[in-house]
Amino acid sequence: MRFITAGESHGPELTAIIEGLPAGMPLSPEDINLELARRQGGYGRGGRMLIEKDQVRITSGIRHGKTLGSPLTLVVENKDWKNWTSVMSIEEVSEKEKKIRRVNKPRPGHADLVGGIKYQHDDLRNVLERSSARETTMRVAIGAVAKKLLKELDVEVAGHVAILGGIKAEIPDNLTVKEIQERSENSDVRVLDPLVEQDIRDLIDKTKKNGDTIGGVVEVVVGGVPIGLGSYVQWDRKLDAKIAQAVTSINAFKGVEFGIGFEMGFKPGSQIMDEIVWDQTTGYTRTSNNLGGFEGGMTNGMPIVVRGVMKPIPTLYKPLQSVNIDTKEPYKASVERSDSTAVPAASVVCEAVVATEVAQAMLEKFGSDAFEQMKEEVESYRRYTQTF
Ligand code: EPS
Repeated sequence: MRFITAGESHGPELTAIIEGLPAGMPLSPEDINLELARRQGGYGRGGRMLIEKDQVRITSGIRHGKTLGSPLTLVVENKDWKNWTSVMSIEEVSEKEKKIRRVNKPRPGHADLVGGIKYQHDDLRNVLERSSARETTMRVAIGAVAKKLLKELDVEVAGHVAILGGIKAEIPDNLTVKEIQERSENSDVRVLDPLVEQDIRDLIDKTKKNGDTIGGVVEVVVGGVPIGLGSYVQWDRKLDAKIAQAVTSINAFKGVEFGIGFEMGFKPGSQIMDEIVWDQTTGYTRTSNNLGGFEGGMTNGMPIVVRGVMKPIPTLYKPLQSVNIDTKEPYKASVERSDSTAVPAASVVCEAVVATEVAQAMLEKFGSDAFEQMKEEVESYRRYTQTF
């Protein structure tokens, strides 16, 4: 399965094309719309989310509620486009009109300056429009399709916020993937620890008042993963590496870890490796999951546990020092509408990109032409791994 996204933040619409899905997989626009709505929520979101109500239009690849095996095209309209028709016009406009909302003061931390230099853009809006996190709408739409495929194959995905603006949420031990999903869904900051919810909301309010932004850490857990997705035989076939790329490809994400992650630098091997046990009903399992479900770039049957850190959104109402690219004079960076935090939304995006990678790995390992055949192969492989 491969995919591509397109669309500018204030252009007419966002598009994604997914190719390589099996035929006969049940899918409805509602499966995707539910995920799109989850991404739009979360305490601390900005004004744009009041304008948009993201809804998908499927224009190819599906008939009578089932995939055809042909490319699936997903389209989401930008409702804000009507306010930007001249600024974002496809056709040539006058020099005077070109100056409207032109960006010449790059925002530190954003793609503005480097993108402008690289592509020789005189108006940094040409960079901003595509580098905006609005693009994550389509990553979530693609992830919704991936999640649907995984669900049908008994693989579940859940995400939550572990740290927001320095406030750490407790993660209770031994929660099932379903319980993690339910708890984070009931929290407007997507934490599993109700005790810190109000502190986080207060911090978001204070941050907003100060014209500032805050980042955080999100965690995604994938349960029911068959043993042996990915491979140790070549560097670019390691599934943890693919997931790491996917996570750090989310706007503003700067780091990723699996299992206990960077804590491994502080412990001896005897306290880290996940010991192997076997029994008739569950087959091979582990007494712990410090490695986050991966050994040698392959899934080991334990839940995948992956965390990503998101820097605070660099679009600040309190602008930072920058330089005017026309005059080279020091200037305060341009102010664009922003969110004080998008970490709760980013946990939904992170679920989506992880689900996409796991779905791709499933499609690589098991036949991917006809969905019913694929289901049978997965079931038979699960029986095989149990008694190996
Ligand atoms: C976003 C859409 C954007 C921002 C935000 C995320 O819309 P607009 O720029 O019109 O306000 O709300 O993105 C950023 C703040 C950013 O710096 O990229 C979305 O759909 O999630």
